[in-house]
Amino acid sequence: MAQAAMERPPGTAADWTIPQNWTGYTAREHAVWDLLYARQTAMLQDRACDAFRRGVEHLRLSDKGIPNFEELSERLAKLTGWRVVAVPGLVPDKVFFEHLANRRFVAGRFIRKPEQLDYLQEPDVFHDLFGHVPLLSDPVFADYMQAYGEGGLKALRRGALEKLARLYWYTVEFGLIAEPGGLRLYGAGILSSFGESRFALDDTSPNRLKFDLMRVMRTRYRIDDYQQSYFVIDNFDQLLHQTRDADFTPLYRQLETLPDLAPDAVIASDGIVSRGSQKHAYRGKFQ
Ligand code: HBI
Ligand code: FE
Repeated sequence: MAQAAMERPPGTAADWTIPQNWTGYTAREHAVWDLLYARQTAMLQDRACDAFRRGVEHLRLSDKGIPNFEELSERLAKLTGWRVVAVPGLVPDKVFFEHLANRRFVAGRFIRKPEQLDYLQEPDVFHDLFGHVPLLSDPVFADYMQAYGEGGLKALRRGALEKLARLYWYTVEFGLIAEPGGLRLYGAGILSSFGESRFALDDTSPNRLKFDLMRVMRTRYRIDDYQQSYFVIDNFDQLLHQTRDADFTPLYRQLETLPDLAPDAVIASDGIVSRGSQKHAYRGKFQ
């Protein structure tokens, strides 16, 4: 993904971090967190994967205001060595990957306004903390995220980031996992979204396909609506080993010879968990 050059805002450190300034949050801002936390926790009963629920508990995320990054990092570091650092917003790809490769998760410190509970352009502190951080307390997922950061730095040097970014999108942001009790959510983009946390599991519209590294890296994605396909892993060991232990050099070379796939494509080699009607994507069209 060719990212436009970004200017480092005044007041940010060389690695783009800023102080969270936790004491600067207003009561109204803490109340937005509490509302989102309560609403999402209720929605995720029987929807979030096991590791996410354990993470929320071990990290003591709660409806008692926006967490303090320092306190949260102390608890998280004891579990997996990860820390959470504040950034002003989106940071350049290279900066993002360098943080991940060093077990630092960058989080926005701002929180959405009460009138934008369901739609956001840039990730805020609720998406970044509630969506991403619980799974960083899982040792295998924690290793996967570090490996992704290391892989991102290599992909940048090879001009292959567009392909690798799809892996992040369809796993870290929008992944599903098959647990003994049924399909569960582990992607942060879903876990932090009231609408998509129902849609991704319960709706008949999207495809749900078995995760396959090459398949995922060929597949374009939607940034403007719910996903048209979700990819299902069996467990985090599978995800870690299919990616960290792979040599991406021949894979990127092969990807250059293969056509990209549309977000709703289903191909012969797919492991189909459920085939979607795509009625959500096509609503109002062809009628
Ligand atoms: N910056 N703050 C922030 N959060 C992200 O998720 C992020 C980013 N910069 C770049 C980036 N993600 C992409 O490189 C990845 O999603 C592939
Ligand atoms: Fe995210």
